[in-house]
Amino acid sequence: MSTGSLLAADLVIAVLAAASWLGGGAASTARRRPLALGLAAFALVATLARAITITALARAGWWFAAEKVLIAAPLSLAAVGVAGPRLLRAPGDIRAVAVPLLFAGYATSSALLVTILHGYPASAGAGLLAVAGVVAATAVSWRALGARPSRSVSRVAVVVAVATLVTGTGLTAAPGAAPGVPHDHGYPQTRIAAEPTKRFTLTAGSATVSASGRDVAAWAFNGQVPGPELTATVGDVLEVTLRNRDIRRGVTLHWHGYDVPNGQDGVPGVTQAAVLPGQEFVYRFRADQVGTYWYHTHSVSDVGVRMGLYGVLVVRPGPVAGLDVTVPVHTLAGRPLPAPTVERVEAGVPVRLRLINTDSTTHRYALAGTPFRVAAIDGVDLRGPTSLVDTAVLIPAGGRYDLVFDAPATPVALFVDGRAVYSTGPVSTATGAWPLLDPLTYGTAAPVPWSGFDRTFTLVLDRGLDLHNLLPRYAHTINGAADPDIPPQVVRLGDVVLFTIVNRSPIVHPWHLHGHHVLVLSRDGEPAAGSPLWLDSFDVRPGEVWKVAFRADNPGVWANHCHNLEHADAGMTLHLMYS
Ligand SMILES: [Cu+2]
Repeated sequence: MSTGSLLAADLVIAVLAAASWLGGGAASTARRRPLALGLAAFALVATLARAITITALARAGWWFAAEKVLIAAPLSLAAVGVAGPRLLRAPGDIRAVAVPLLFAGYATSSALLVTILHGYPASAGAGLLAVAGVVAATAVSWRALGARPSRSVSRVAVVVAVATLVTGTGLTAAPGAAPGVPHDHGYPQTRIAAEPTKRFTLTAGSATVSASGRDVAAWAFNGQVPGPELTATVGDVLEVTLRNRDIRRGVTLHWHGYDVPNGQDGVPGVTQAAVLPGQEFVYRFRADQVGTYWYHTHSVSDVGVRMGLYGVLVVRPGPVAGLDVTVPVHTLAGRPLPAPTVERVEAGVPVRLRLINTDSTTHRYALAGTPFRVAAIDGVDLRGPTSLVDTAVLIPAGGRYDLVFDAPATPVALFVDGRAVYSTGPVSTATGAWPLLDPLTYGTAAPVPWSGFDRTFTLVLDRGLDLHNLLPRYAHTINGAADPDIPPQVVRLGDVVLFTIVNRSPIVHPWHLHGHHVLVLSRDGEPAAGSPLWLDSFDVRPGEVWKVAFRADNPGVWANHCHNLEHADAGMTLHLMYS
């Protein structure tokens, strides 16, 4: 069982336990004896079952098992300790167990709430708040039911409060407000002596485009979604003029995966101001990285990219032999955009499919009808990729995979999440049960180029309550804080930097550092054993622990964020800056 499924199971059991205690309490106040006893017995079993899931999580390397032991376990034990003996005695008047059952319900619910709302790092304050909530709710129930406080219940409440206080103070205190990232850096525009050899103009504007046969409202570059495909040959200088016709919330161009000089990175408020209607901005950088990339707006990025402000950037080493197609996958207004035009090629012709996931969630790709190799991931060639057949690949939000094969005489088809997006003829293969490629074990290994690290950072990805301008919000957090209150990561030019990225939440977070590719060292303690993986986008699934490293060789202030752009806009963004 994966850590993600264990977490889901633990959560479901916790919810069932809390609901059954509360339901049992309610049933006993209504003197529904069989129902109350049944629910309470179920709640007892569910509460005890969490010992199994929590132990399994601890054994699976779940970083946060301690917090469950310190907060959920005492409250659950209190629930069992108070309600259990009374149930076993099964009094003549079932109403007599109402308060103990409700107490158990409040205790398990508040442990659940701390886990869901407060997140990491757990604090003494949260523990105390949970206990106070339980005590207050129990007191109110006593009054409402006209019962007198029982001595043993009061004693257990006091013991739990003291225990939580003692254990709580041993926990990490929540970090104080961090200094905001200094904005408006005014990094100078990069001067490139050579004349630009490739010029493009992209004009952003609202438009109506066709998605799966229906006209939908979009934001488009030059009236099309995706925007024009920008292509260059390595060594070219790219000069791209961005104009904004009528996008009121502003536009920029971020070159996803392209490690451009900081001033060209297109992050509003950090490397430039957003380009407002009637304004323009000229981006200029040398195309010195070969491979498959994409560009997109970084101004209100969640809405902007979803609405269509993105396109493909491909830098080739030279003239193309054979067929070389880009396959950007995007969902516009809930509908998949049409596949690229199909070209038939002679058998034996080399084909390269450049798969690009421009959505905010992972897609599953299956190429049927031919063996293939994964030649590159995130624009970087893999070392010794072997031939794959009947194998699917998962591409994270923002990620790119280049698949290569020699065209067979029979048709081939590419399926994305089961839907054929590209085919050269009818292919009737069922791809749903294919195994998934694990890029960490694919290709030929090479030694890690560094033996030590000058800077190490831990990023715990989570969700929790956060105060933003005094308004509470349920933010996506990093180390318990949300943008703009997350302290920046400070490095010096030349440092070798290690990131440990841990996902405490129950959802996937596709991680994306601007301006650098990171080398994957390990996942869940298992060292990467395949080709060196230099990634700019990778999925950190629930419970996973990734170690990645890079050399700080591109000075500036760089966004470091989740590429589920909704999460990024809801707090999951911090910055890497050079001292
Ligand atoms: Cu995320």
